[in-house]
Amino acid sequence: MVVAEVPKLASAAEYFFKMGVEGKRFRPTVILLMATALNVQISKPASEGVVDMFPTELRMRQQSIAEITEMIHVASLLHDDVLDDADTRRGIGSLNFVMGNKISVLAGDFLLSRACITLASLKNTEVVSLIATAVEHLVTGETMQMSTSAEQRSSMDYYLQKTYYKTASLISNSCKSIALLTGQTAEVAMLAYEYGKNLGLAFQLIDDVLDFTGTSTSLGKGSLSDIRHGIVTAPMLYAMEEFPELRSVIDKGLDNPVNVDLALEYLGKSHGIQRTRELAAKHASLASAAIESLPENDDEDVQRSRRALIELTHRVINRTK
Ligand code: GRG
Repeated sequence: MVVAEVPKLASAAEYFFKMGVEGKRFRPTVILLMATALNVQISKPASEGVVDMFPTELRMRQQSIAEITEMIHVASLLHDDVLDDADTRRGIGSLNFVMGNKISVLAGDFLLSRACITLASLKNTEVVSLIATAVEHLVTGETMQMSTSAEQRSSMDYYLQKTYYKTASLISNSCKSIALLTGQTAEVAMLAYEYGKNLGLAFQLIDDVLDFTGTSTSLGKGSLSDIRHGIVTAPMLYAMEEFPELRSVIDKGLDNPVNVDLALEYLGKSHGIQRTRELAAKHASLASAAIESLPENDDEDVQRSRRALIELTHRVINRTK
């Protein structure tokens, strides 16, 4: 799916699908586990059209959602690195750094269009609409991040909305799409959505913690990169609640390392990191609860996948990279 006709575009589009730099593949892992977790029992009569097909055909359609989602994710990373003028990604030179901005933008567009072609082939307009909404949210979240007013920058609500758009929407809408493709009810589709949303929020909250606490090697990018780019995340927002004077430090400008150091000093004195971890844990447990609310199913594969999805919520909050 990522192979292009023109050699230059082909090597650019394939860049982050090569062995060793494929990333965690967190989204496709969740999506395929969700697919199995929602499989209806074969003994039950199939409902209208949707699941009335061979299991292998259904699995291929579910796999398509996993592939589409990863391609959209990688496209957004390519564009993000151009916008941020990044020089590394996944521990190697970012594509913009190695091949230039123009080809990076085009490679992102190419991946996005290939994802659209596959999406259209599934012939499910509701799923098309969900995935298109997720792409719109990626763009909206990115724009919110780059055009934040001083007021918005200190707002937890603004931060959480942006976080949903940038990180949680793609995974939640993909999980919902899987439920619909599997022929599940609207209620089950909503639980799949809730799982993805809360897992995505927990994931990003921990990412924001790791930006402060992790080492640059384990993150694959420079530590403290958010704060140095003027991006205020949950740990600092909580620190601001404890020390209102921190706001004026941030408002003075994080382009000045003196202000960054001062802000970090406040963060160190505060419970910002701890409270962010607690919020992540709350979302992780909401994600688990969504899985536990799914209709009972005694199929062994279904149960194993549900246990894995719950296990993932623990891993997300305990990860160190
Ligand atoms: C072209 C679809 C498209 C969008 C353009 C630039 C942009 C609009 C959106 C950027 C969205 C973005 C980069 C969100 C951050 C999401 C995020 C948490 C990335 C890190 O994900 P990991 O940790 O990365 O899963 P790996 O490398 O493991 O895949």
